[in-house]
Amino acid sequence: MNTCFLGCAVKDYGNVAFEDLVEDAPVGGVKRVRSVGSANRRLSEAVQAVKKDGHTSVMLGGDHSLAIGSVHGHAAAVGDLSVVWVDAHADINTPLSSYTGNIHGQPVSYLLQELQSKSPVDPAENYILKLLGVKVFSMSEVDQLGIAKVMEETCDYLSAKVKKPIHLSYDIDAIDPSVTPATGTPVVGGLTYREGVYIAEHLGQTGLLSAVDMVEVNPLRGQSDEEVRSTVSTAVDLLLGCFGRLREGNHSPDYRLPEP
Ligand code: 4U7
Ligand code: MN
Ligand code: MN
Ligand code: MN
Repeated sequence: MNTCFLGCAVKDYGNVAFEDLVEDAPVGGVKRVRSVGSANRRLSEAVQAVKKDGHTSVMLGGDHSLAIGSVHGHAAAVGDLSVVWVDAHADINTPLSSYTGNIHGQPVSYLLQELQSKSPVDPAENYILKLLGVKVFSMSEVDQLGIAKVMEETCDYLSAKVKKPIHLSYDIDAIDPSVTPATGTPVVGGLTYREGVYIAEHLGQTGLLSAVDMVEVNPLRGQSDEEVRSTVSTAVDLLLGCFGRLREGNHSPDYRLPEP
């Protein structure tokens, strides 16, 4: 166990060893079903072990299909959860509505009980979100309301009934690709660095953050060392924001100027 400069105790549970399945033909257009299924089973067990030890889980991906096992393991260990999904995409395609067959575009659909019997629903993710009444803030709402209001409304919504542990699933592609270009599916017009950090800080300050996924950071997609550095250091800053780093500095209230 190490202690970081914020005073958090940090334990590295190591890499999850994934099976490399050579025989993994697409199932109805969905790619790598067996490999992703097996990886998520192992990841779920790993997250359950972290939660049973009483820690906040931090999962570094990997693509966003890993949220299936991360949220599953978190819920298996602690019960009812609030999930906050920060992303340029909705990731709520079902196996039948997906036109790419990529599971990282589908994890939310596997996590929702309502979709287990309604597959297929509709090709449009927007339709599914409306059908289920998922609380969504689009980028135009971020522009209209400002990120502070969006986060205030998010937290009011989450704590309207009972305060549940929060699972934050943070896709680095939610941040504008001018800041975090080293990712698989960049979308222009994303969050600024400051908006992204504000989301992390605000959720961290609720005291309810119980698991964080930081996913879709892919150094192989960077066009230069600078693109990789900017993406990775932003991911680190988002995680530090979750765990109490203040941009104004974490100063001790006991600080006194040195006497001359
Ligand atoms: B990510 C997409 F079609 N919706 O389903 C899909 F546009 O985890 C993209 O958010 C998914 O990065 C992006 O393949 C998945 C596509
Ligand atoms: Mn995603
Ligand atoms: Mn995305
Ligand atoms: Mn992506």
